[in-house]
Parts: sequence; structure tokens; C-alpha cells
Amino acid sequence: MNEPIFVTQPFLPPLEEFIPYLRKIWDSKLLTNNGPFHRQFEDALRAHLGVSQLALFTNATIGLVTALQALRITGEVITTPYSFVATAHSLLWNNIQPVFVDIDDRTCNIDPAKIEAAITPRTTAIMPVHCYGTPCDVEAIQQIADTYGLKVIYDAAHAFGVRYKGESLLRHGDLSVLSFHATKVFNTFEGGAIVCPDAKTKQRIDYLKNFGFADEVTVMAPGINGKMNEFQAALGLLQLEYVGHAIARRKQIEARYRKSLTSVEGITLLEPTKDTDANHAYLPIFVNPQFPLTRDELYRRLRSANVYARRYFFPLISDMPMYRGLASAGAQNLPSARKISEQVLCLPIYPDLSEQDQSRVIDLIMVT
Ligand code: T4K
Repeated sequence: MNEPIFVTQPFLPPLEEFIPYLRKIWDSKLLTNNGPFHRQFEDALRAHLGVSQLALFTNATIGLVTALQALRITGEVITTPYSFVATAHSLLWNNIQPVFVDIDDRTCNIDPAKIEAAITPRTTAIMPVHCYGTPCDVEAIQQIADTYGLKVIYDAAHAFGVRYKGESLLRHGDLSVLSFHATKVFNTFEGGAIVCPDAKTKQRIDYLKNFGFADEVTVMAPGINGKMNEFQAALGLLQLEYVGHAIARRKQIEARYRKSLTSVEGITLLEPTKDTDANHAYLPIFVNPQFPLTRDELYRRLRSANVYARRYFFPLISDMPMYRGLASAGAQNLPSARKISEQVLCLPIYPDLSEQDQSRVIDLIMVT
């Protein structure tokens, strides 16, 4: 049996380059709570991404929960059913009701044309996801938000480094939340960040992620522990040196998949988005009825050959037990999301994927 190939594999820098960082942590005994690596990484990342302000987090899920707290969001929030569960879970953890709106099947992102019909007097915000790193229709979403006085919090877990119309995609909306989980384009083992436009908002987010402490004796809100530790921050600093190379490798791998698979009848890929410098975070393919196998048959064929493609995102969040009772979770409300979630398969893509391993994946799809 061949070696397993997983949907992703974390990129790590050479271990010997990380050792000096570890030595500094050992010597200083500063392990967490806004230590020197945290401060350096926050500055370096802000410059790298080209954003005004950001606050580092221990992971994106706590980042999303805190982002909602930071803007005092309540009532109902419009979001997508086609995402990782953390998106909607962050709403439930804040006692907010998610309202699911269908996606545009050309982008897999929330369809702005369907947002207005879902707005009620209780709606306070929109939480779209830049799914697979593909930019949402940020202009249309902002226009709706401005018209109805809603906040916009982007779940940008997939969107590290994506640029849109020449600037960071993360500059759109009121807040954007990044993930640096092991499976992401840029990882700090686990980690995340909230990108925000101004120092005052960052200050509130920094208090909230540290239990609400404003100083030794003043607690300004019921905050949480969302702090990134020094090990994560040190790795982040080092990873910044390599992320350009990692994204370039992903681009090559995606190009080869596209070249090989576009001619396969019944398999489609997302069109590259206009005006976008992509990060090639995921490689979703869609298995249409013209393909000789169903999506699940293809998934099982790959698995039996030790290739672990993943059905991101199946099932829909709106089909999960804690969401399926909501009126907006009804099947008739979400036809595109349902169709896409039944056709999608994310193929292995990561910087160290060898040409030979990629050929194994491609051959399993081409042989019908
Ligand atoms: N919003 C969105 C839109 C998201 O996609 C996510 C996370 C979040 C929010 C929340 O972000 P964080 O709170 O995690 O920062 C994975 C990840 O755990 C999750 O972070 C990610 N989305 C989601 C799309 O994928 P699983 O359950 O599929 O991961 P897992 O453990 O099966 O890993 C996939 C493959 O990656 C493994 O088969 C092997 C490889 N792998 C994984 C890990 C963790 C490694 O080789 N090494 C590793 O350390 O959820």
C-alpha cells in the first residue's frame, strides 16, 4: 500500500531555525501574556498583511466569539450554512440566533442578492466567510450593511494573505478573523487574529481576550482567555519568512490540478476570482452527475487508495442538530449550498506535496 496522502500537511520551517527562539523563551521564562515575541509578531504580521491594526489570538474560534463581543452584537446575525461549524458556533456561544442565507454556487460564498430578504428588526450583523480564501462580494455586502445599519464581521479563517483590488482583503468589513491552525496556509500550531481598523477597537479586543483586564485591578467586561502564547508567536515570526514560498508552491500545485482536471467530464473547479491575488488554500472540485461516480464513490475510491480528500463542507452547518430547527435552515431556503455540499471534494494541496503524490491523486480521478 502506498503512503497516505492527507488533504493537507502543515508547513514547518527547519527545526534548527526554531531552536534559538525556544532558547530565548527558556532563558527569559516569559511564556505568555503579551511577551516579547507576541509584540514582535503582532507588528511584523500587521506590516506583512498591510492592515491597520490586529490582535493575536489563541485560535480563530475564540477570535470569532470575541469579535462578536467586541462589537456588542446581539439578536440575529446573517451567515452562511456552507462553512466549518466554528462560524455558527461562535454565534450560539454568544446567545445570538444564526440566520442562514444561501450561497452563490459560482463562489461558494454568501449570495448578497439573498441577504436583504433575511433582515428582520432583530438583525444586527452579517457574518460572511471568504470560503476557500475566495473573496466575498465585499462591495455589495457593505452596501447592504450601510443601508440597514448592520455590522460586518468576516470569518477570514481561509483568507491569510489574500489581496483584492491591490490591497488586503482583510481591510473590508468592521472586523476580520484569521485562523493560523495547523491546517491553514499559515500556521502557528494553533492561532488566529482579529483584524480591525483602529486603535480604540484593538484596545477593547485586547482587554476582552485577557479576561477583560484594563489594568491590574480594573476589569471592564466579562472577557475570556484568548491570548496567543510565546511559542505560537515565535513560530509565527519565523513562518512569515517562508509563507511567500509556501503560497507560490500551492499556486504551482493548483495550476497542475487545473491543467489535468479541467478536461475531465463531470468535474468542475471554481473559476479564479477577478482582481484577486489568491492564497490557494484549498482545492475544491465538484463532482457533477456527468461523472461516472458519485461524489461519495469518488471519495471512497480515493480513501481505498490511501488518499484522504475531504468533503469541506458537508454536511451543511444548517443540517446539524443544534441548527436544523431554525426556520432559515429549511432545505428550500438553501438549494445552492445543498447542491454544492453534495458535490464538493477538497483534494490534497500543501507546499510539500510531491509531483509523484499529486499524480497519484490525479490518476485516481482520471481513471473512470
Ligand atoms: N472558520 C472557518 C471557516 C474554518 O475553516 C475554521 C477552521 C475556523 C473558523 C476555526 O478556526 P480555528 O479555531 O481552528 O483556528 C480542520 C481544522 O481543525 C479547522 O481548523 C479548519 N477550520 C477545518 C476546515 O479543518 P478537521 O477536523 O478537518 O481537521 P483534521 O484534524 O481532520 O485535519 C485534516 C488533515 O490535516 C488530517 O487528516 C491530517 C492533516 N493534519 C492535521 C493536523 C491538525 C496534519 O498533518 N497535522 C496536524 O497537526 O478540521
